[in-house]
Amino acid sequence: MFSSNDIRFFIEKSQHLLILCHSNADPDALGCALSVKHYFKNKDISICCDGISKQAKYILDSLGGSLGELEAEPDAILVLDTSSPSLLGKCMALLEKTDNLAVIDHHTTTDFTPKLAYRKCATSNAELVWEVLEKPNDIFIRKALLAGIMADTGHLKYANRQTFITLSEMIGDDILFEDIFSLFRKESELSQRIALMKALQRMRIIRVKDYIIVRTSIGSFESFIARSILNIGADVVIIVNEKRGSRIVARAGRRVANKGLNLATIMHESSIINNGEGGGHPSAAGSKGVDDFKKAADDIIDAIRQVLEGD
Ligand SMILES: [Mn+2]
Repeated sequence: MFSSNDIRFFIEKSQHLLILCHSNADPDALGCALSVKHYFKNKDISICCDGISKQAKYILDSLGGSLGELEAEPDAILVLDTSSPSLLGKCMALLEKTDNLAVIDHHTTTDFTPKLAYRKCATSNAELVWEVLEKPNDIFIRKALLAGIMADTGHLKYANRQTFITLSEMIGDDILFEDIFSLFRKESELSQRIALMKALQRMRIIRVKDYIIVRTSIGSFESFIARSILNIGADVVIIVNEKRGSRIVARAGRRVANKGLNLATIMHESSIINNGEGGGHPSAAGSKGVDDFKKAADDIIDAIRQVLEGD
């Protein structure tokens, strides 16, 4: 087991550090990456991710950060908020550059075998980076990490006691909490609302006892759509991305989470059987690269059904 200090020393020792985040980087991943880069301002650091989510892009612009470019080949790689190499997308190839690798990750499962890892269950990766950087006073870093926490906790809906302890440390006397909300776009765009309507049209409803499992497919905005379907009363939502057919997203509501349904384990196991990779959190998980996404989705629903039937 490594400590947050070990990771900080690892970063300090590096001359040219490459930071990698999962593809379609979200505010948590990006907030963490920007914070590390900003903290070690005088170091040659660059951030690489295979795409960046709209929300994260908006936060990047609001904060005025940049991803940067390395002046030389990296002598160390730091992977943030990513539980498996394949989730790095196109950036996975960059892992070849050096085996001097460290990971900071808050996911339940991991497929990385790095030299160093700081792993801990927390509501966001931002909370781990906050410890690694020794709770810096810098306002840019605190805002970037607060954005990460807000995003990963569904605007604090899934926050726990520890999240609030960390939040109260980060907010200080100089940040208005409402300013953090304004880092997030409120109105959903037309394209997002149309995607939601399509996903609702394609819904298949599976009832297990008094639980409702919903299965649907869509080509984008899976997290937003999953959240919306949970909000209107589903207990579990499984979304297959029809454009990138092998991506599956699963989300569960409070009722089934309390019953002990663990989507991270289910997605991990079903993706192994179907030659893909998967994992995540107990109530929010995903998988990628399965041979046959229809069969994989069937397997996932069967596994969920077994848990919900068995009491
Ligand atoms: Mn995260």
